[in-house]
Amino acid sequence: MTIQRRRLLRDGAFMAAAIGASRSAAVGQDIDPESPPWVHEQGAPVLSPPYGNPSPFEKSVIRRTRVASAIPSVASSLTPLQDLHGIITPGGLHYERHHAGVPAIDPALHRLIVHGLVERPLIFTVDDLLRFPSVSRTMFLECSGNSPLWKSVPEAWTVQITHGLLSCSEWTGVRVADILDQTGLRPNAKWALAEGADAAAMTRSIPIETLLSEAIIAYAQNGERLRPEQGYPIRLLLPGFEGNTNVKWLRRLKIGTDPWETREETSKYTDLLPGGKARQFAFVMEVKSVITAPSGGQSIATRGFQELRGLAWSGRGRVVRVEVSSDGGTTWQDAALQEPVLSKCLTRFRLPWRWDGQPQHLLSRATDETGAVQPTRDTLLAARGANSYYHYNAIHGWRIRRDGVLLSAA
Ligand SMILES: Nc1nc2c(c(=O)[nH]1)N[C@H]1C(S)=C(S)[C@@H](COP(=O)(O)O)O[C@H]1N2
Ligand SMILES: [Mo]
Repeated sequence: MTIQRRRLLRDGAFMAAAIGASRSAAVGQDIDPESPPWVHEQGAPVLSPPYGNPSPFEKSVIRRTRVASAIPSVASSLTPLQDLHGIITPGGLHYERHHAGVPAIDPALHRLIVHGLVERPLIFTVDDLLRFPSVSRTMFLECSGNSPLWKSVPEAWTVQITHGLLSCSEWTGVRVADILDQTGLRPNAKWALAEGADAAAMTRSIPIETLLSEAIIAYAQNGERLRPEQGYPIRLLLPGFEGNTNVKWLRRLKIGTDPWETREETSKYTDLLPGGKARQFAFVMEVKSVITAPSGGQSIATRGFQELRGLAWSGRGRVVRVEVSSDGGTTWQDAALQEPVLSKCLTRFRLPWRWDGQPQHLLSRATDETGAVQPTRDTLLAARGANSYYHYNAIHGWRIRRDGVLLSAA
């Protein structure tokens, strides 16, 4: 799979049409590359529309919705990872998971209540929170139900279906530690109950040390106020923790001594192990990666050079290494990690690669700064059985058929 630079350049030259050769055939029209039509007329006026949209030529880059129940508001939508670049997910393409739809909250009427084992119970308005020192953090958010591949690996699943409950934003808000500094904590404060203001009243128990370290109450996402789907006007963000604990439309932090054993930490978001016991409070999203280009459902149009690209992340810290195999895991090669490589954040990896028209089996394997290596599917199933639904982080990849079509494969 290693390719020489010279060979790469030669292939590159082969891909682009030589200057002076025939007009671009790719657009299917006789366009003069020296003088395309759009240089001869005025473009759309400024401020039209006042909030910009992607090019109409990008209209296939969309979230896909998965309605999980008879109630249409209980649904998720998946980020089109195969179409994205870099590490930031545009707000309009952030994955969504709603247990009771998206509430329409007037920020002027929203309140955050902090009570329980505190010295001074307080109620904050959104404006109160905006006056606190602000912090920004670029981090991934992943639903622990992402990649539900415990029972089988359906060939036809694209990367949007296998890994699309994953997004990454720059979030801005206030440190929960600064809020708790205002209320004070009683000495026996050990856990906090975070509750959302949606009809699901989503509630999760969070260890107090998590809230005091990196937790943020965010009001902004990628420079603008949160999208309604992401928890407008405020949400809890716990870097590296499973998506579910990042309570949207946050309305309450109740401080106590023990976890509350809510629905989302007993019946759901636990992992049934082979011996019949269940793992509970498996908060941290383990090291994981996936090749996004080329990926499942696509077909490779031309042989020769292309850059292979993907994403890696770990809820335990920075990604330090991503290896790629094109022979189903027999041999591995290090991919380059694109800067910035941030803790608990998506990291872009890439590798020069060529397709020679033969079947290949592409895989990626990430390692994080704690030394944790992404397991194979067999290793993960041996440790945890196949009764789980959540917290699947095994190596995944794509089989390339002779006709260039890519299929999902572990
Ligand atoms: N209040 C509330 N918070 C919530 C949820 C919800 O339905 N209601 N869904 C949770 C789940 S399961 C996930 S994975 C993330 C999804 O966040 P997103 O929709 O911004 O991607 O929010 C979590 N926080
Ligand atoms: Mo989730």
